[in-house]
Amino acid sequence: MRNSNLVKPLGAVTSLLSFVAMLVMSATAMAAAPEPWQMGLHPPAGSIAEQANDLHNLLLVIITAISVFVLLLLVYTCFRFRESKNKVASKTTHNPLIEVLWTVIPVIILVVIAIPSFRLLYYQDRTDLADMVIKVTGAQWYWSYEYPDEQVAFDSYMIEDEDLTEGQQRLLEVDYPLVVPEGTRIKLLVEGIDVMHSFFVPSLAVQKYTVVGRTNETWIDVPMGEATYYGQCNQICGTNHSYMPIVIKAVSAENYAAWLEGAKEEFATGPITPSEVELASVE
Ligand SMILES: [Cu+2]
Repeated sequence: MRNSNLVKPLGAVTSLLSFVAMLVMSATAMAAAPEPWQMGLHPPAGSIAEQANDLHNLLLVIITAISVFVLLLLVYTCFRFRESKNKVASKTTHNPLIEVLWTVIPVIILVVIAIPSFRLLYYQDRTDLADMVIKVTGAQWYWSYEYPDEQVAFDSYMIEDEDLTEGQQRLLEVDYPLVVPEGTRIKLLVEGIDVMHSFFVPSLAVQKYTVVGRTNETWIDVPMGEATYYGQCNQICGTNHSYMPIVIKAVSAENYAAWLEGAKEEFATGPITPSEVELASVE
């Protein structure tokens, strides 16, 4: 009787907590941006970020267990072998059993870490199932986005402090965000135009260096649901390095079509010229 009385309020508290957590998660999923005093990672969006988050959680458990074990061992050793109780120190130098254990156990731990780690590494490296391609170019100090199949390209600059409107985030908003349809796999071709930059959007778990004269490839798995994902260049690329944020806006298929229609008028690049095709085929 006493137990069931206890369980009821506990159950209510747990469901209240999970409801609050759900609200927080849904609020942050709408705009995946860093927050003051944030402790954890951004809420993961899409299959890559979910796997990266799972790996992070696994590693957190392993490193915490190792740290606690080493700490306890140290405390025990300090206490057990303190000078007052050990006037004559032990001369032991070898213990085959312990030596085998402290070699084999770390190997097993590393294998346990390596399996999901390599799986994720190869998964996020590239995809053959991309729905569309976007070319991302890093420049001092802005980003250029090109939709080769739509013949659309534009630059994306940070909005200065004095031009921010109500609710906009300082150092994170841009004039023209990268607009993508929700629920798509997008292949990103990433390149630098002057120095090395890095295309980094934590909530989508994408980070790729943009190197001059070399096209790197990666992909993002944009989940369903309209959301805004914020990122920044995270390669120290020059004096205005911190002023080249990335904004990816995931919108519904209809909104994307409407945006594309406008973009085709405003940012039309025209068809690719034959010389560019030749260059591309040489690569
Ligand atoms: Cu940069």
